[in-house]
Amino acid sequence: MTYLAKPRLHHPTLTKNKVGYTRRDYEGPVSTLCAGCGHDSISAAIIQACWEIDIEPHRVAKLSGIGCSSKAPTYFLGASHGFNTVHGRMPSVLTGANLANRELMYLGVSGDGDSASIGLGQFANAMRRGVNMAYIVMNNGVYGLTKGQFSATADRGSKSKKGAINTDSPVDLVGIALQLGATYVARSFSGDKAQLVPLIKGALAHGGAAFIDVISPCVTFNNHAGSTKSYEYVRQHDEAVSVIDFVAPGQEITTQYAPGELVEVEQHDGSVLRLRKLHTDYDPTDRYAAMSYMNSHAARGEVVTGLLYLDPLPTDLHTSLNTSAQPLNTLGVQQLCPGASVLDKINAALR
Ligand SMILES: Cc1ncc(C[n+]2csc(CCOP(=O)(O)OP(=O)(O)O)c2C)c(N)n1
Ligand code: SF4
Ligand SMILES: [Mg+2]
Repeated sequence: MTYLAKPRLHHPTLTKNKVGYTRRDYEGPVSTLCAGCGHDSISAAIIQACWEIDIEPHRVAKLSGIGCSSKAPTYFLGASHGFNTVHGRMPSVLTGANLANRELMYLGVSGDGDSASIGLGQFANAMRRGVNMAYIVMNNGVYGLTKGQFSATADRGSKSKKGAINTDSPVDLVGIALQLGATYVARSFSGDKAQLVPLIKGALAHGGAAFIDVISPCVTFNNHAGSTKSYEYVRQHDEAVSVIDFVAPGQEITTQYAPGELVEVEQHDGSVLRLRKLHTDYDPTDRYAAMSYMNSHAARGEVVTGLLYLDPLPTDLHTSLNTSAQPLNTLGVQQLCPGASVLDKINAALR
């Protein structure tokens, strides 16, 4: 019933968050994706996360590429800034927008084709540069929009809907993000909202390059026996490293965990990520241990999920480039053309 518009009126008793918005204010129009598509569950998790952490919708810029996944931002945060870019080019457009205005929160949404096939170079360079953003890949192992060809994240040996076997090695976006210096790296599953919502909240509050790879089954082209991105396969092979809880700055910490099982990490904005360890040997602050843990479990066909790596005090591209703290479109003539003496000084510094 996607032709039916959502009613604009809200029920007066809907609960409002601290900045005065109801959950409905974070929604978009009715989704046109296939019923049961994992991408819609991720959209719902983004809506929930943004409402719960009291983000004003107009302070968010959502950018995407091309694909069913890249269409998804239409269906959430209808009052935010949005830019649907060219296939695989979201990271460079996001980087440019981010450098021009650091006052917005940047949410990059992409697909496995968009980020691991055509956009792999763009993805890698955004991670390497430490762009301050939450980058979410809705990973279904296929090009859903163009009718189910294997994407670069499809596992070797996995079977297409028509029975073809994939003979190529997969690109592991989590492994690349870890290797190239992303400071917040997670993997989740569209069917696990309890895990995904706090991961998105933590990524939005992070202040550096935050990446979440979300396995998001394509019910139309990649949800059959023999696929490693189906609901059934992920449910059977999901290995969570921890149970995560996001505590906003100033909020009382009430949950109790047994000593030795809990890691608390405070981020730069004062928010706290509480990780109840399921695997007591797992250290989420050790990048190299995380890589080796991921690789050994992937070799056994397991899908490791949760917050895999976190640097609580990241630096970002603005710090590296010493950019203007003020959005460029608010600079006046005096700041943009400070005169010949300033230009002479710059030229002298380059001699
Ligand atoms: C430059 C360019 N090349 C190819 C295409 C065709 N195309 C559109 S979407 C897509 C793949 C989308 O796959 P993915 O990013 O995984 O998104 P999904 O639909 O699976 O969510 C391709 C190849 C295009 N639109 N532009
Ligand atoms: S084709 Fe697949 S990815 Fe695209 S909307 Fe349908 S289920 Fe989702
Ligand atoms: Mg895809």
